[in-house]
Order: sequence, then C-alpha cells, then structure tokens
Amino acid sequence: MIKGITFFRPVGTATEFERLASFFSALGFTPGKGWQDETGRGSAFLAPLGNLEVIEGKLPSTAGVLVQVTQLDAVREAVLAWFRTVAQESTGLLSTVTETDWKSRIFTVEPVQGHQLSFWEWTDPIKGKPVAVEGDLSAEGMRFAIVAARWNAVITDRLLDGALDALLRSGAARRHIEIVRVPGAWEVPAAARIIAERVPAFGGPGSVDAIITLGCLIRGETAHYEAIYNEVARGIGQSQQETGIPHTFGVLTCENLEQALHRAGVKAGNKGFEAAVAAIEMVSLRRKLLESGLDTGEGA
Ligand code: DLZ
Repeated sequence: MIKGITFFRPVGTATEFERLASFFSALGFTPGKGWQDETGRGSAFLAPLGNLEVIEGKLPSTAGVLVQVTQLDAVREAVLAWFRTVAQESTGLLSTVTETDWKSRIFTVEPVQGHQLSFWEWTDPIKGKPVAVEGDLSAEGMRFAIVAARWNAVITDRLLDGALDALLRSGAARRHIEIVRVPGAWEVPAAARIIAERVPAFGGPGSVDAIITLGCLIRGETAHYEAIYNEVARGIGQSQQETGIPHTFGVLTCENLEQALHRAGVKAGNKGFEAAVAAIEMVSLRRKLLESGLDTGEGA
C-alpha cells in the first residue's frame, strides 16, 4: 500500500537548514514530523496532495520542485515579505510571474542557494465549475475519539494503527486522541454515543470533534451477521445525526478473514486510515459550513 511520498533536500549548513525551514513555514506549509539523531536532523513540510511525475521533453520549470497553489500573487507577496523580514535581502532570487504554455502562471524563487522552487496556479483554477466547499486534511488542533472493537483484534488492531497513523501524520496531537476499546462491533455505537453526548451542557468534560468507529464482522463466523451489521450501522449513523458530531465508519463487513486482512492494510488499503482521513475532512467541512452561508444576493 503506497501511503505517501517524501523528497528530501540535503543542505550544507545549519543556517541553510533554518532558512529553508523558515521559508516553508512562512509560505503556509503544514509542519510534519521532524527528526533528530546523532546522524543529522530533518524538518518535514506537508502539502495536502503530492505526485511523482516522470517527464520526457520540455520541463515545466528549471526548479526541481513545483508547488501548486491558489492565489499565486498573494503567495508571491508572502515570499517578498519573507525576503524583507527574515532574510533581509534583495529579491534578486525571485522571478516575476509568467504565463506558461500549459494554461498556468508560475514564478520561481531560490530562498537558499541551490534550492529553487516554482509556485504555480491554473489560469482558470475552477475551469468554469462552481466552487465546491470542501474540508481540508490538516488535523491540527482537532480532537478525536477512536472506538475500536476487540473482537477480531488481529484486524481491528491494524485498523487502529492505520487510523492513528493518519491522524498523527496529518498534524493531530497525541493528547487529543482518545482510544476506547469495546468488546465487539455490537458495542461500538453505544460507546460512540456516550462520547458524542459528553458535552459540558450535561456536566461532561467536553466531547470531541469527530469519532472514528472501527470493527470487523466476518460473515462466516457471525451468527445473525446481517442483523448485527444493520444495527451497528444504524446506531453509529443515528449517533452522528442526533448529536451533530461527525462519526466515520470503519467497521469492516467481510466474507472471510482473508478479505478482512486485505482491507486492513494488506492489499486493499487500510480502512482505519481511510476512516480517520474522512473524519479530519468532515471536521474541517463542518467548521466551514457552520461559519459560512451562501451569498444568494437580492432576489436570487
Ligand atoms: C458474538 C460475536 C460474533 C459471533 N462475531 C463478531 C464479529 O465477527 N465481530 C465483532 O466485532 N463482534 C462479534 N461478536 C461480538 C459482538 O459484537 C458482541 O461484542 C457480543 O455479542 C457481546 O454483546
């Protein structure tokens, strides 16, 4: 299962290291998990999407790194501000914005000598489509509960690992993740509901921003499989609808153990990871929807 992609940029000195780190932070990259040991150190900077592109023929830029953005001019302003305030240098290493032959605008900057990168945006980013409101995939500052069944633990432990991996790599803090284990899938909705209702208005310590539910029902091993599955799905859905707290569904329903293993990270992705990513997106989307409303204008 491919999970992510990392390009590393070796730098020669501590000053260059700090300078590049400061540049990426100033430009709004989400900080990732860094590391330091006796062999060196690394600072990670995350973007919501990445891709590995193989090119034959004309290159899109002389820089080896292309960062797609929205509001290119504002990004260039941020680069200028960084040069002025942090680097306190001229802007000689910053190009103007130019049109490309692939319906985009682009500029190139070299914040540290030998480290060029280009920022670009589509000339028509939405290509005539109405703009959709979508959640982002940064989990910084969000609080989650993961309710995981112990039944079929060989599977649910993998789902739990996948969910934690997604949350931590997306910027959630360990102290903001509450893990709750219940006996089986049957008990998942009840525990999720208690957490969702644990609000200060009822004297509780406060709920979480989203609840990730994990379990594994295997048809061959489960009497009344359909009945149990329907009730688990209904209970989780009902808790979500009646409390307003996003609940994501990572309860596997499988024909056999082999299929379950595939969905828990062996071949067909890790459904725990996917449920956690969906939770992050739904928290972000919920915040956006609660903050905004359609500006329909007069008589619309
Ligand atoms: C009893 C049972 C069975 C037969 N199968 C499963 C299963 O495949 N997956 C699962 O998560 N739980 C199973 N359980 C346990 C029930 O979910 C529940 O925990 C017990 O019936 C106790 O209420």
